[in-house]
Amino acid sequence: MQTTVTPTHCPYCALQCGMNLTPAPDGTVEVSERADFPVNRGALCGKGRTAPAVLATNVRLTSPLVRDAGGSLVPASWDEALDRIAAELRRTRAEHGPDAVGVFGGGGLTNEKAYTLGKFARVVLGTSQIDYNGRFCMSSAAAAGIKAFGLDRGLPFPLEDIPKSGCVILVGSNLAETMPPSLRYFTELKENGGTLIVIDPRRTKTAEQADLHLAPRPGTDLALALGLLHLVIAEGRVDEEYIRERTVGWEDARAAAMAHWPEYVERITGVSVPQLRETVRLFCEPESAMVLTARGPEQQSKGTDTVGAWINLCLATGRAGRPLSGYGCLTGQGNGQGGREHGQKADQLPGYRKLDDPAARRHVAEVWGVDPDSLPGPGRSAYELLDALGTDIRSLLLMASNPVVSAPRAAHIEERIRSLEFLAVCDVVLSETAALADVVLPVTQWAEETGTTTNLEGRVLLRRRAITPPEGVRSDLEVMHELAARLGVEKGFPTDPEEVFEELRRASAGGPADYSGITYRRLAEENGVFWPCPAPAEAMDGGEDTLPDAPLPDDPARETPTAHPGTPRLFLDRFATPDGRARFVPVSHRATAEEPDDEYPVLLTTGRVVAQYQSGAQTRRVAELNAAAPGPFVEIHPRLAARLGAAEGDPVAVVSRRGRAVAPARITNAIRPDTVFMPFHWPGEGRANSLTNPALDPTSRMPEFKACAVRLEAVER
Ligand SMILES: Nc1nc2c(c(=O)[nH]1)N[C@H]1C(S)=C(S)[C@@H](COP(=O)(O)OP(=O)(O)OC[C@H]3O[C@@H](n4cnc5c(=O)[nH]c(N)nc54)[C@H](O)[C@@H]3O)O[C@H]1N2
Ligand SMILES: Nc1nc2c(c(=O)[nH]1)N[C@H]1C(S)=C(S)[C@@H](COP(=O)(O)OP(=O)(O)OC[C@H]3O[C@@H](n4cnc5c(=O)[nH]c(N)nc54)[C@H](O)[C@@H]3O)O[C@H]1N2
Ligand code: SF4
Ligand SMILES: [Mo]
Repeated sequence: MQTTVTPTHCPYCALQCGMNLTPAPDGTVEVSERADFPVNRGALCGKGRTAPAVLATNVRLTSPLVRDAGGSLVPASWDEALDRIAAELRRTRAEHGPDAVGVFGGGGLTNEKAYTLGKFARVVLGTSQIDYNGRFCMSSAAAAGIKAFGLDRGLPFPLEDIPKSGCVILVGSNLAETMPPSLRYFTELKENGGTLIVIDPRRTKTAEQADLHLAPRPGTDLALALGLLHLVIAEGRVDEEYIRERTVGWEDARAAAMAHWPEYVERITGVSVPQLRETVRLFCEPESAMVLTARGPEQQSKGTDTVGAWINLCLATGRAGRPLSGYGCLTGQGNGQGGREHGQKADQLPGYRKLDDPAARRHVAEVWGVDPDSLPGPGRSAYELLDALGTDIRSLLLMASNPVVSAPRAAHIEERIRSLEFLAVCDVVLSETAALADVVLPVTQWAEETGTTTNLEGRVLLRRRAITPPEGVRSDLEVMHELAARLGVEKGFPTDPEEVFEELRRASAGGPADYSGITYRRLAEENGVFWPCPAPAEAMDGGEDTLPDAPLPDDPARETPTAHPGTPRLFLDRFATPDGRARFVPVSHRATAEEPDDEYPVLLTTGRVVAQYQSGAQTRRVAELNAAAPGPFVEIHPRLAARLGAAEGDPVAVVSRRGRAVAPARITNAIRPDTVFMPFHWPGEGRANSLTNPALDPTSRMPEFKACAVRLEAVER
């Protein structure tokens, strides 16, 4: 066993906090402070601190499992398990065509794995049917960013810019719980005299820190942003010069905003006109200001337009592509950013290229050594893919997601998964979805393997292997290598992450997310590099063998054009559109897909608690986290609870058109009286996603996790 201290990064969220790992003699792994990483400067939340608990062999899978004739999952050899998967995928393709095989990935996968999974689907399986859980995460913000700026990178600036700005509006982010070490940037903002505005239907831990908290009705952020823009115009706060020089499309956006009178917006959102005016004043008066969105406004059936409206507000006031100003999205998963750049998305090729762009197909096909015409076209989005299981899609390979808990309308999706002819799952634990599989492959995780992730700032990071994996597990890269070989593709699926990264560099070269100037050596030396980071043209020409390592930071050669420094701040000179100008998008308010009515009079919104992560597959296996957050609950305003006759802790049934969930009442006046909130981390009776509405945003295909109509029923104890 290795015994040195290894600097690496947390397995969980998009902050990708730095930490040091040291294997202890008793086989456990110690986490200690890694102060040299600027994002968290040593601070960790409870999930990061306890992450090694999930490395222990007693909570994880250490042998492949295969479903036997009696229907039980039983241990099997790797060869038996891999042969079975290869045979079933081959059979499905022969009987029903390549698109009958589906692939579902995850934003927790490293860049190397996400890249290889996309290549595996297109080159080995020849299927168009691949998508991933990031579709449920930040796809609306990504779509809006591409429309307006020509590029999607979560934050266009480093977190360190936040405390120096004049005002930050946080729209639907509870980062005090979802990225606790990042709260420091916002308390420093206030200490420096800046203002923090939080927009959330609940008075969260984050909202408690705000100078101004607006609590709109869920699903009305689009109207809210339009109302603010209306006031900006009415009060003469528009930056005409900036609009002239750096944008196009203002007139239509202006006309749309003018139709959203403050009084009308107050009626829709429940946010008062004086509060709207105060927001505009605080946002417009300082030199610089930012708008940051997270899942609150994005996970809506109009999430793309909603983010577009917030971007319009930034553009109209000259607050994008200027120092300490801009619009950003707080990406969620560990590699939520990189995972959406390198090809596991239905419509995408590596480097954030478009699958339907002939030049992109030619470039990537050449790197892959295949005919561009052999690459399939775009496939279905995540929910649509899951919804087609058992019908159009007969067999599924799933890596790093647990949709039985996390997909909208989960009972239906669970039933679709059960109706598959064949399901293979790669995971570190026996998740609720893995438990339904025909073959489960146990894989290595963060501390046991090397790989890169890209954090919410667009900073590419090196996660290093710190310990030896237990007997019996293999890496996702080895799985894809072995399956490719069994399906007749002997070459092109290396198991060494650095070798994959070298290929990813070439595949991404010249694309919007250009990693070609980044090497493992640079990542180690520089503590991360922001993309785009192109390699000088001559360096790429000779192919991977001649790529020089970039010079070290203190090397004078760094000043020469051979090493690109990376791009911490985007858009300062121009936006990534053909003419360099940002685009206003004309948007208008529209209702939530399912508005409350007599039968379902209450709005349900969903989200997270600090001590559990996502579907809980990992964190529900950590005793300390379970003690802090043992199970689901329903947050209810006292008035609503009184009408129901429910006291604190009483079980309450929440019923929607899709299903029913039961969880104890948590009575609090920190939530609007017309809204209830449930966290989505648990399976079974308290599964929030039994209720949620899979109404999709027409552009991003994001489901409406943040608003559906429900009724409450008292339950006998
Ligand atoms: N502890 C923990 N941390 C995590 C995760 C986790 O599961 N657990 N997951 C990671 C991932 S993948 C993600 S995507 C991020 C998510 O991070 P966040 O976006 O911060 O998390 P959520 O709790 O989903 O939603 C944020 C807030 O949106 C509010 N909200 C609900 N509906 C609306 C609405 O209509 N409008 C507005 N303005 N707000 C609304 C909710 O009340 C909630 O407080 O967290 C990451 N970090
Ligand atoms: N109601 C409601 N539902 C939601 C949301 C919401 O706000 N409300 N948020 C949505 C969002 S933003 C997200 S991101 C999704 C997330 O939901 P999921 O996609 O279910 O995400 P996780 O629970 O993180 O699942 C990751 C799985 O991969 C495994 N894993 C970890 N590392 C690796 C690895 O390296 N390789 C492999 N093969 N497996 C690995 C973990 O053990 C776990 O089982 O949930 C969405 N669902
Ligand atoms: S904030 Fe995110 S990255 Fe940091 S320790 Fe917690 S879960 Fe890990
Ligand atoms: Mo997410």
